[in-house]
Order: sequence, then structure tokens, then C-alpha cells
Amino acid sequence: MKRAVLEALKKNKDHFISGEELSKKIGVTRTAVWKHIKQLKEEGYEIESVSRKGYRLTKEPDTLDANALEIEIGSKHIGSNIHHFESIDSTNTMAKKMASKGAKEGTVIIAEEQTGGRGRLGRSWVSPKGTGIWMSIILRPSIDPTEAAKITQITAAAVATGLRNIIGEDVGIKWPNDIIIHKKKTCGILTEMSAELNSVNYIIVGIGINVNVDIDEFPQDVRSVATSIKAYMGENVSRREIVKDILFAFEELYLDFIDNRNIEKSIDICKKYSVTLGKQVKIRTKGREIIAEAIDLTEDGQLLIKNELGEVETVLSGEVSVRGLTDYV
Ligand code: BTX
Repeated sequence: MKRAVLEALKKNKDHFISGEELSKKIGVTRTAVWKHIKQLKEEGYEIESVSRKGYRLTKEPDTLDANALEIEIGSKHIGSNIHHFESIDSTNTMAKKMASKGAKEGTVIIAEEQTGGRGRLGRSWVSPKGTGIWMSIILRPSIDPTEAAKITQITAAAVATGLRNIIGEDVGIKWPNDIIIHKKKTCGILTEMSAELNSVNYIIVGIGINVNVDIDEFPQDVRSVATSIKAYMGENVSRREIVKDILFAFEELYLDFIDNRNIEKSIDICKKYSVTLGKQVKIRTKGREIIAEAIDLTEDGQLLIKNELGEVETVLSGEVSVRGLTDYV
């Protein structure tokens, strides 16, 4: 019911809507409407109320409230079912729990804060309260487990597309799973999978984005590689807008892959916005470190490099760390 009140207020932002109209529309008493309005106000919604005119929504808080996000996204697939947590260890861990209990494809888990955010290869992901987007999407694609890395490339393409809408052309993709602004990491992607030999049970794609994070909040070691959208833009940016744009872009690219077996568009975006291609990079994998030139992405989204002997090799995204020779990118 609270959601229906919010939906009506959001749709009528430019004028007042009376308590009576709201109660008729939603099918509850005027007292119930008033209670929901009170609750919304407590959650940070600014709602003007004028006697004989009614209510008007004047300002929304930048929380990642599930109701508001679902209304705004309006998708039947990715983001149609959102679970929002104030504080959680890791949205990927929660997504795995929900997926193993049958949560449907497209379910999104999103948190204001993670106390045990995870990166790849056992690393941790710093996720301060109220200023970032820490979210995971549950997917159930009918693909071979060997294709899971493609999901990371689709996600990178979607995040870069979404962020470029808001921030512009300084957004780049550092293969395989980072989104960069001005050579610094703004977003990391963690793809995890539960699979049998030939089939996928589910894939969890975790996306962490530093939106309004103050750089001082990062520990020293992270500060040297990380940035936030706020640090770049010089002002706070709406997290909801970003979630909406990214999930919208993700749905289009993901469904193209699932329905048409086509990831050409995603790989094209990854190539176009790549900050890795054409660079000398250091590749660390299972105790081995090589310096090579990153030359291209394969049609599956793997990295093609030319090693120091001039030989061309393919690098799989699973267990590698890629760095520039002098800086992070
Ligand atoms: P990664 O292994 O590529 O990057 C982890 C490394 O990035 C850390 O070792 C640290 O140096 C640096 N780092 C840590 N926190 C941040 C940060 N906030 N901003 C920039 N750099 C940082 C990248 O792993 C994948 C991260 C995925 C995070 C999402 S959040 C939602 C979901 N839930 C979860 O637990 N993880 C994912």
C-alpha cells in the first residue's frame, strides 16, 4: 500500500493530489493514506501537504529504497524484484543464498553498506554507508559454464554505458572487470557461479560503484587506486538514476546474449571504451608475471596480448590481474 501511495505521488509530482483521490485510487481509508504519507516522510521523502489541496511530493531521498527503484525501473525482467538492505555482509553472498532457495532471474539485492564486501581472488571491497551502489543481480542463463566470463563483459559494457550517460566520456573499461574514471577505479564487477559440469544453476553478478564516496573514507592502499563519481563531478550524484540507467543497459545487452546468442554489441562497447587495449600491461596469473602489449579482445571477450617474444596469446579473465606499467591502468 505504501508503494501505491508513493507511486501515485511520483506520477503526480507537478500537482497536488488529495487524500480522497489517493484513498479512492488505492482502495484504502484516508487515515491509512495519512499513515503511509507519515511513514514516507520518516524515510526522508519531502511531501508538502496543504489543506483542501492534498499532498505533493517535492523531494526524494537518495536511498536505494526497493519500492521507489522498482517503480522507476518499471522492468518485467532485470530489477523487477528488488531487495534492499541497510547493512549486509555482502550482496553477492546474500544473492547466492536467495538464488539457492529459488529466487528468480533478474532479482536484485542492493545495500546501503557492506561490512564484508568481496572482490576477486579473495580481495575485499570497501563499501561505506549510503554513498555507493553495492548490488548483485541473480541470473539463470541457459549457457555452458565456460561462457560465464561473457557475463562480466556484458556487465562492464552496461555499467560503462550507464555511467557515460551521466558522467560523459571519461569513463573507461579496464579489462576484465573494472570501470575507470581518469585512470582510477570507480567500479568493480565480481561474477560468481554455481554450476554442474554442463549447466549453470545460477550466476551472481556483483557491481560495486563509488558514487558519492569521499576519497578520505578509503584506507590508504585503496586511495591510491580508487576514485568516486563525486570526486570527479565535484558534487553528489543520484544513485537511483545510476542504478536505473545501468540496469536498463544491462537488460538490453543481456537479453541480446540470451535470446540471440549475440554478445557482439557488448564486446564492441568493451573495445570502444577500453583503457587496456594498445597499452603495455603487466599480467599476473598463478605466480607468473608477464609484460605484454594488450592488442585486442576476442569475440568472446578474452584478452589478446603480444608477449615479449612477439607471440600472440589469449588471456582468460578468471585468475588474472592486469596493471599498467607505471600506474593502475
Ligand atoms: P577486484 O579484486 O578487482 O578489486 C579489489 C581491489 O580493489 C582491492 O584489493 C582494493 O585494492 C581495491 N578496492 C577495494 N575497495 C575498493 C573501492 N570501493 N573502490 C575502488 N577500489 C577498491 C573487484 O574486485 C570486484 C568488486 C565487486 C564489489 C561488488 S559490491 C556488490 C557485490 N558484493 C560483493 O561482496 N562484491 C560485489
